[in-house]
Amino acid sequence: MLVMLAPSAASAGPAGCNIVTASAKVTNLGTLYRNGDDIPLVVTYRNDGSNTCDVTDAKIVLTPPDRTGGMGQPMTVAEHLSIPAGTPPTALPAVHFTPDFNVGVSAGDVHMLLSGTTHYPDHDVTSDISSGGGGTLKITDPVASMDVTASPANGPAPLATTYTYAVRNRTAQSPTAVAFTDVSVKDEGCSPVTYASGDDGDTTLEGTETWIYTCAATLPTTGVFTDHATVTGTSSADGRPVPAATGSAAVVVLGPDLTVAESHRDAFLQGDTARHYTIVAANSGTAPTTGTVTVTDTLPAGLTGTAISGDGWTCDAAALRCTRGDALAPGASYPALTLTVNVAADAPALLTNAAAVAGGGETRTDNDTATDPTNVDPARGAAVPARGVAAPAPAPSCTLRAARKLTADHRLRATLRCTRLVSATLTGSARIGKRRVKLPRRHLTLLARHRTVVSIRLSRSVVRAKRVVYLSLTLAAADSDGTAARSVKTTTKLAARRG
Ligand SMILES: [Ca+2]
Ligand SMILES: [Ca+2]
Repeated sequence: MLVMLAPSAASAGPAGCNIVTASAKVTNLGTLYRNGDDIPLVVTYRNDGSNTCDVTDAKIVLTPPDRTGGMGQPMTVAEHLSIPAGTPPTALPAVHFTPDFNVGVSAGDVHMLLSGTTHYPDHDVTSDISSGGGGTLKITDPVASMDVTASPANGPAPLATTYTYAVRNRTAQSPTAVAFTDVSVKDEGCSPVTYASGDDGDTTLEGTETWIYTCAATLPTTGVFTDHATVTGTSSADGRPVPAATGSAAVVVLGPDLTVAESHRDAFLQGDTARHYTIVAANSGTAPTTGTVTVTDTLPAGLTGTAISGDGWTCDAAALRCTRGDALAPGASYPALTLTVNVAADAPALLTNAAAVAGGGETRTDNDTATDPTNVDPARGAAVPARGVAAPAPAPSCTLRAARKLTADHRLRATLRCTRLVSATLTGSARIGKRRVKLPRRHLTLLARHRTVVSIRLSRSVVRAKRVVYLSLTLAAADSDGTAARSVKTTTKLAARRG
């Protein structure tokens, strides 16, 4: 205890006072609290005993319990307080405290200390005046638990299973026994949940009991299913709800489960032909497929299907549908299907192709479709709307075809057709028998952006000498910047006219 003596000249207590009776206490600790409660602690002080002296510069410090129930951090409730003789019980503004006791700790003392300067008639004393008065803060910590099991926990679809819920009251039963009333179990994956056994007949869940509830469910589709159950109740200790306890059990429903994926690697341009999609059907389930599996593609407006095929599949190109009957192991995929399409000249900039899978004995059908968003670029040479960095243009593709007969004036006509050719530099050569002939530039006429007609006149001697001419024609076409060249070659057997 800190005691300081001071000269009495500062002030003097009431005549005849010879004692100090000032005190402080917490007035609202009678309630049973819980960890986490916001408790407004109300401190009341007084100094109204017989013959008491004035107190000035008083300080009131409250020390709540820590997690172990021992002394925690002091809180100063008031300072520089005057408590003259005759002061009746006077409440200070509440100070807030939230208990956070360790598991198993149910009470802790609140310590109070009032100090100040007492003014006796002939001298002052500065000291601790009163301690204690804090009382004991008590909590109740109701704990429920629930274990959930499913039986059977796995099997083929549809699977009938029964969930069992074991509910217990795990509240520390000392110093006071705590029971639960209004116990209720709910399961978001199963209804109704029904009480089965465990109570001694008083409809309250004591610490010694285990209550059993059950619920029957039929799981129709394959997959892993986890129910989520919750138990609630009311604590007899304080009439407040018991913190909800949860539990769950996983059930594996076995069976095949077909899924499908669709993708494309080709670039798509308006007016393109022979663009490709890849469709892969897989078994994402837990058992082999049984029976026929069907894959169907649904094209958006702007695409026209021309072919669909894949190893082991039987396909209907008109319907864009393929089937097969061999079993597919879980985790495995069938050989990919290749779908060939043409792109309309007015196809929109974004198309979405879709594929679906069905059959195979599966029960889960919410994952049977796949979509493949596809960007369609304008045809080369068309006005391209600006949209940031341009992607590299695909290389041109060319075919070369020669007529099977010479014209009356011994000319051969051959046609070169190219796609994605912006402008071309053409070079070419012909081989007639063993003789190589460089094609004069005038024979290489770019008639249109994508079509060239090559005209070669054979000499009269060649025609006279041979009834049949094997003519090999090679043409190289390059974009104007020379970076994307294609060389094509054709060999034509010509029946030359004599004359
Ligand atoms: Ca009972
Ligand atoms: Ca499926």
